[in-house]
Amino acid sequence: MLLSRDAQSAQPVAIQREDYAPPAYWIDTVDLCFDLDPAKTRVLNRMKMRRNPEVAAQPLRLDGDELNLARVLVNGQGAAFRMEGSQLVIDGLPDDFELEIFTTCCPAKNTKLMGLFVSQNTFFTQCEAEGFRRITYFLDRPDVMASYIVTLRADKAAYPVLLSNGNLVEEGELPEGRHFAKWVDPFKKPAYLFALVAGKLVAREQRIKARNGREHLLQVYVRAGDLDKTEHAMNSLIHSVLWDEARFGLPLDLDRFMIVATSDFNMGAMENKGLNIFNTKYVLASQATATDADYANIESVVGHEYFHNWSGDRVTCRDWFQLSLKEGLTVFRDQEFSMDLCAEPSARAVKRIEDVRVLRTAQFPEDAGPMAHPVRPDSYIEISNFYTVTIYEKGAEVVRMMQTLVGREGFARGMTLYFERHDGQAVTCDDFAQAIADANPDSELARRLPQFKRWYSQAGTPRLAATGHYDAEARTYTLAFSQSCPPTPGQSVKEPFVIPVALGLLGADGRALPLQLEGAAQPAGESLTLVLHEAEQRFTFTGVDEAPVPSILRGFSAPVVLQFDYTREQLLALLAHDTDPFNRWEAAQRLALGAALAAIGDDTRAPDAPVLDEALIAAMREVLRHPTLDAAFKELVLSLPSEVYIAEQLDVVDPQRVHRVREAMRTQLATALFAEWQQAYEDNKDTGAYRPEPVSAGRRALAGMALANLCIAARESGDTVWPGKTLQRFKDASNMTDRFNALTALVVAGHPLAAQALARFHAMFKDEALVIDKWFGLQASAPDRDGDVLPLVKQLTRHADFSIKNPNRARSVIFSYCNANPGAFHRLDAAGYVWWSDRVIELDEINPQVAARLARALDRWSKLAEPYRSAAREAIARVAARPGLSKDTLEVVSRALA
Ligand code: 0A1
Ligand code: ZN
Repeated sequence: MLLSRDAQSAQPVAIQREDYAPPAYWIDTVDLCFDLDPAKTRVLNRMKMRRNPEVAAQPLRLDGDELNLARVLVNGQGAAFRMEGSQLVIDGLPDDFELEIFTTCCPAKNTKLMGLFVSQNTFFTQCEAEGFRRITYFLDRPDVMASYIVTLRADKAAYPVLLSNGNLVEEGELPEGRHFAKWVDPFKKPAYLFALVAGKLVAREQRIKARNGREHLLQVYVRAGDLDKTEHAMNSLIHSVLWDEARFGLPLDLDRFMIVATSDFNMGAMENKGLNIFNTKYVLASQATATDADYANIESVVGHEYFHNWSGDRVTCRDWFQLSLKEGLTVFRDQEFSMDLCAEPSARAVKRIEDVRVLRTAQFPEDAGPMAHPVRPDSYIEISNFYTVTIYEKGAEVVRMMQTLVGREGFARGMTLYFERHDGQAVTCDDFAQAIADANPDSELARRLPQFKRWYSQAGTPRLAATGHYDAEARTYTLAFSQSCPPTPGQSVKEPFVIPVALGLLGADGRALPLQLEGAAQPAGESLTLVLHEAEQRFTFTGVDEAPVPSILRGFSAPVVLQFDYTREQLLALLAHDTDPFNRWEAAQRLALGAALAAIGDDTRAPDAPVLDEALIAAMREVLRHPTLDAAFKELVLSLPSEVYIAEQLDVVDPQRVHRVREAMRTQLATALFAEWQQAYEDNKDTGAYRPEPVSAGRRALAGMALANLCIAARESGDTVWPGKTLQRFKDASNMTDRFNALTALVVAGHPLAAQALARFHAMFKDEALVIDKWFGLQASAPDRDGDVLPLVKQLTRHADFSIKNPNRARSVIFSYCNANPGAFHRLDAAGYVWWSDRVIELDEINPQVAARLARALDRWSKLAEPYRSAAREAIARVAARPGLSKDTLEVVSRALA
């Protein structure tokens, strides 16, 4: 078993949450001096340290990784030290002392992109979670918070801009064309929030006055040619500052707040105090190069990182098991931010549906697979592997349920108490939940806090089975609920969760029925929230004049799988009438999913037999034609459940069968609604001067969907008009959304015109890395026809623009194929799996974090039907057997095989 705790063996050791102990030493101040050189950067680290009197005396153990150690001084004197593995150990230290450590490292060779690295002749750092130890020896753990003074020295011509956290207090010239800058961070911070940047950069600047009157300088740093693509990021930052003050009373606490973009980055962005470092993908946008989705992502990632300034930086995590304390909360905050920025209520609902879709297509499978872990994990081998959709998205759902249980105002009060209590501290998920409950002592959350916290400790997606019974004589309707949660690795038995269930009842004509819960003093209006906490519970509504259609789990009020035996008529009624947009959308998803599952399960089905019945097609037609529903919502309703989501509902998955059935559904919708697609296209194709906001973005999305369907229908009918029009739209488009949608329509339909459009697209945007990523990604995720995608993907990796070392590019080709193209990846000849294992192994030597993410593409192998299952297992075993594998990848593949 790889989760051995044997420190002597070569096997990686699992870190246990229960083993947490406070640090034996504190670091009060850190004075860092960098002589930046790509080949050999010198780092002088002077720390004022003291023993933690609350912990038994023990040697000092500092973390290090790939450092060259030159000198260690204690109070100015050479000191005896020893190395234990990668740790530097010093015995016999006094209670207070100054420790000086001089090391060098090689940023130019840092392909892991952790610690100090070079990207396009610019120095960047990435320290979360454990990258600071690649810069200097340190107590690299989040509960050690210190004050930082940082001096950067570098060649002035090559690195004119020198940035670090906090305030610039001094800068000047040095001999031999060098210069320096000295930065002081006014706030204590853990090492993972340290950052520096040095290079040739330019900044968009904006001075703003916050609501409280304080003035701030906001800066977005990019390479010289990219300045014209920073307006949206800057606007998003300004909105973020204003929103956090307005919604939660949390002001910007720095004079200067900087964002810097780099094209080489393992993740989306990083919240280093006052110096956020971003993947260019989440900063740069112009209407010519970025889609509506890119604009929306930039807004939420800029918001996310900014909101970390409080939820993460001012109050941080005690240990990495508490990661969701900052990430779940901050995702919740960025989701709320994006919703609050929507002018229309319908756009809020669209955002909620999109967020739930991510949760269900990515987090639910994770929670059912070998990497399933609680929102607060109990153990890990490599913490980088736990930056997961569970920690982030499910963590956000847990915070959202707290808000549901205490109300919006109560939640804001809880946030205020949390920041009052814990400002400047490194705390736990328990501390957060306690603060929200304490600020709302009369709430259901406070009443059931220990049980509610099972959401932090128990992994797996709860199943909530419900049945309804209408008693016409008594005029009552009874809903009986029973909850359960499947076993997950290391957790075979689960206790009941606290589950808030928002619901309403609809009459036959679609009217909302009044809700009078038996035993409740007053009727509840059209919607109410039941709080389930037992394995089985029933609720009776009185005064119900007709058999109702229940609309259960409105707004997706809890991250559970709701099992209710809806009839098709009930679902059609919900789709037509529910006032809750989430459940209205959900009804369509259930209908389409039901049709897909029936077709997949039908062994006698002819390959081109229809999947969707007339009633469902008519309902979809109704939605598409609807005079008042907005376009974004229509687009979501008309989107079929993904292959991944369909596969999750099956015990045994034949990916080719799933693929064929979904393609058949798509073709059916395209042809059956041909006239409506034409109309939808005509109605929505012109959105006027480009503005990246939800309403016109929704219209562009629907026009794009219409075009894709028209091209698919044309493929079936042999029509050449729509593909021709699509090519023309591709050529004439005035924004990337319309252009890329047209290109996608041709590629998805497999039309011969796609080739020339792709060639033209590449030529137009050859100098725009983020657009070239789209070009690669579209081809690698295109629907497979006779196994043609894998050879194409192999060819793409030989393209002059491909580099596996650049994470965005690697993702655009390799991940798009392995993760986002199941129909092409799962091949009968297993060639997709073999190629995957080669790429995991290749990437592992370059960048273990990215490799370990790719390694998860086969997480769900055990659900596959033969021969896929055995072939997938063999490919995973092949990776696992590779000598010298990083602990990142080893942890993932060992769990998969366990
Ligand atoms: N805290 C960041 C995510 C992040 C985590 C690890 C990284 O290392 C490569 C980078 C970024 C966030 O939530 O935005
Ligand atoms: Zn975050």
